[in-house]
Amino acid sequence: MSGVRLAAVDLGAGSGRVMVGRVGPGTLDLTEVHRFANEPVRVAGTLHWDILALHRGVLDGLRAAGPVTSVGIDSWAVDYGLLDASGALLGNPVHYRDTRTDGVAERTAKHLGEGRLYATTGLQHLPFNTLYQLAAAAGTPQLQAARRLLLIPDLIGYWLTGEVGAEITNASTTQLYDLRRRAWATDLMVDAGIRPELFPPLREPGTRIGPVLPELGLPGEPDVVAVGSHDTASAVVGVPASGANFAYVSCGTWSLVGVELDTPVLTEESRRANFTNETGVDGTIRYLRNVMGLWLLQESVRVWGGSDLPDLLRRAAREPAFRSVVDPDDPVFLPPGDMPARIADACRRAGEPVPATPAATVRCILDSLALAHRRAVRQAQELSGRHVDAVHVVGGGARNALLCQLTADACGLPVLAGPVEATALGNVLVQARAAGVVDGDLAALRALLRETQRIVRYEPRGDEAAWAAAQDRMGG
Ligand code: LFR
Repeated sequence: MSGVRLAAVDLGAGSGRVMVGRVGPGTLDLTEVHRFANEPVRVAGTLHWDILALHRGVLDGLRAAGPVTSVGIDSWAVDYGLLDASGALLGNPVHYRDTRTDGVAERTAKHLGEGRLYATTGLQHLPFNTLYQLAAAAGTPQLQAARRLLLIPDLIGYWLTGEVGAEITNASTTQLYDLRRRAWATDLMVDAGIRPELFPPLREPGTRIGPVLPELGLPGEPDVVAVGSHDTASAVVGVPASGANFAYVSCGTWSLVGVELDTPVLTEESRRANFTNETGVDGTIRYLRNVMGLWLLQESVRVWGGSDLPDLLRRAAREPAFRSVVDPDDPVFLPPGDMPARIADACRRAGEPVPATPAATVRCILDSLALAHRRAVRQAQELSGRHVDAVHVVGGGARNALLCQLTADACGLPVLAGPVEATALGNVLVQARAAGVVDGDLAALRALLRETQRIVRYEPRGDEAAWAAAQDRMGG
């Protein structure tokens, strides 16, 4: 059979994409039909997402896609739009990298109890979790007027169909979701002063949200289907692993590094190591850590005026290894800004040589990211008891041969790189299963990925003692 055509809307921190997937038994291919910039806007001191520009990009993309059976939407996590009683959007969603949560997260976590928060939600402490964003917005007229809170993919889904809901994989990133009861953590909301009525009913990936509204004039008025609407949930579906003994690095703006489990790890050691238990597709647990990721490189390239990245990477490959390392997870790197200057400062503070050229800065970033990948892969194994034989690197970072090789060397494990479009593939695979054209569990979906997608293998050839010493310099 030729397969069905499905549209994946994948909104990333730097750009949005609409892809058309063709899926059937033995068939899985993807074509990008529209790509548009995602340019956050600072207004009156607050960093916002330009959500209407994103929505226009989605509509243009769905028009360009032509007739499809269904549409699935994924994006980054935690951020939301607020609707008033008439369903109108109250202001532009605020960007998770905005500084409004500075100091709020610590205070709120202390007030609610860090142990209780972890036991209920299983989430790592990230200053921008939805809980802390809502705590930062407490008392604002906007929040007082709000009747509904919709996470970004659910907001786009609402504008396409008129239906409200909260898809579970993304709901699990709010720190307001009870991961064992698989329900909103209403007690926690009440104790945090957040109205539980704001949160719409939960929905599972694979369920139908509704048909696209006729007035949008999209070809064939397809259904919108809930997918793993947290991009990382879809990316993990798109990891072409066989068996269970693998780690993944979903490598883009962030590196999400971890393992896939059946049950959460809620120990005190896990909480202290800041590992998260996010809900995955088919009831799995994404046990992982956020590593600052290629954001460091993207922001540096922006500051350098959009230098030629392939050339920079070639020069970085010729730089000496580990001359300078920084801890990429240092919160100073979270907000947008002059990353090369912040990296130089971090080196100065730690007594590391200050990178003197862009190539040396890039090498410092990639060595440091590989070390952070190593740290997270090792911790994930120790804390979960899951043994890992290989590391799958998926997402845009799978294209970065130097980073993939350094990650293999640092982890002392083979890296299997690709697919680059794991998120969009995970998105269309869940839709294809809902449409009944592919069958089976995640293992079956991943077998189709292995059959159809290009995967590049990097063997570890590192010097373990050198990596261990570099890791000590990074701060363990
Ligand atoms: C990756 C991601 C991460 C989440 C961060 C902020 O795109 O979704 O999983 O922690 O963005 O939402």
